[in-house]
Amino acid sequence: MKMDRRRFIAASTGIFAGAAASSKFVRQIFARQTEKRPNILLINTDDQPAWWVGAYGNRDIYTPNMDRLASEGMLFRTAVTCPVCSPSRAMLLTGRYNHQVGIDDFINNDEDTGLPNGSITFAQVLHNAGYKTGIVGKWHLGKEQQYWPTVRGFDYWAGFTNAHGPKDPPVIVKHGDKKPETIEHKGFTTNILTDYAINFIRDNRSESFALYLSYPAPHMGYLPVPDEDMAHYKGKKFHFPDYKKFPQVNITEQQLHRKYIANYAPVTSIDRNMGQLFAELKALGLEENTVVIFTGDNGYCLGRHGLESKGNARYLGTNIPRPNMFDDSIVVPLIVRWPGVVKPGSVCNRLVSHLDFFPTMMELAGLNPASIPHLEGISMLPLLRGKEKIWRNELFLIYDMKYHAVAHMRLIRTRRWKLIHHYENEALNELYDLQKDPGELENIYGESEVSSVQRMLTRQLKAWEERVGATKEDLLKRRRHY
Ligand SMILES: [Ca+2]
Repeated sequence: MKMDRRRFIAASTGIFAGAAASSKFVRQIFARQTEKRPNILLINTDDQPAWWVGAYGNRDIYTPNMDRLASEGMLFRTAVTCPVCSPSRAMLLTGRYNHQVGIDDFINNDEDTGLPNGSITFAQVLHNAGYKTGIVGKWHLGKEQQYWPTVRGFDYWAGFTNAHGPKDPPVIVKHGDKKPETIEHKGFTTNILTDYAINFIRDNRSESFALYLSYPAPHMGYLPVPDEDMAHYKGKKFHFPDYKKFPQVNITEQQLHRKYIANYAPVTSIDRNMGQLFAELKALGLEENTVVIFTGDNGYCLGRHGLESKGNARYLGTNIPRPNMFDDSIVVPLIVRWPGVVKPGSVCNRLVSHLDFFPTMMELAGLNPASIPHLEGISMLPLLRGKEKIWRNELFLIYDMKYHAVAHMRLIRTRRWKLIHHYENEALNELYDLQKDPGELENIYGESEVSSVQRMLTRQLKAWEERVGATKEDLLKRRRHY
């Protein structure tokens, strides 16, 4: 270690030997060593597919700040995650497949379960490395105190065990080991959470911080929103997908129009709040040294495939379930801004996953992801620097659905192909050629002209299932109904 002059003088005169002086000194040195480590602001929205962002080509939604972020950073076209809340969040937090940490489906309010004790999270690792770690908003990885984020690596939490509606939220506030408080608020939840996020950033401006801001919107329609956000949709006409060709659908155009407003307006509300956050970073002089990562926890169909909702979708206006892993459900927005490193306005077509966030954040903090055993993701830093030479050719997902319907889906997705095994009923297996059929409207599973591709993908998927304990036999061993 290079010894600076003050330390040299202190050490040589014996002052440094005093315990009090020593700890103060270590703090000073540590602060100097860490001052260049970037802050991390990770924004995760709830049920916002990639296609609900202007920068991804949506002409109807109003998202100027998300779009600006893309023009200043890198937009990932294919960022993939498990298509429901808790499993996706488990992947994000632990860098492991959701079933590897025991999270199969979303955690219902009547369940006493959560992210198991001993699960290593990115927050834990960043905290141990000296970062101030905070989470504001939705957790959804266990409501009992033994599962709370403050025992999973976060120094600070202001939010909800699961979620809260659009207004008047009671917010749990917890600092480390201190007793939690529940603070009642009047006003819009999205605005209030932004205030907590800004306060966390202000309080930790002189430290290296990692803030996970987890908005519970636009989750399945999240009205009301402030008038200023609603104003963008007055008299608006939307480009609807061709939902009418699905005979199961039972909805009028007017009803679908209302659903679009109920989902787009809360996205616009988040967007306006993101603008406030970015302005705050700038005002505090933190813009240059803060990596902003914006993503969503799962996608949403809203008319595509005739469906409403995500991996556990139903046909519009009905209770007919359609468990699925369509891109609309698994592909989420991912935009990363890192001034001076990421080329402004760049686009990445590589396949990335929420598994990759943990190792990416470690590398951002100057840590080695290989020091954490069993991480399944890869650091995205080479992509962000525009210097990747080799990258993965395929991604895998698992979703054992128990609510609304029973399904056991296993997915392999390459840039061109997608194969899904349904262990609940193999007659439902799916194969799509995403190059010819990006909308995934034609299931070509079992067709002779794709038999060799199907065989190859099946082999890869089976090998993965065996490696991670996701085979049908593994399911039976875990006594899962199927
Ligand atoms: Ca969600």
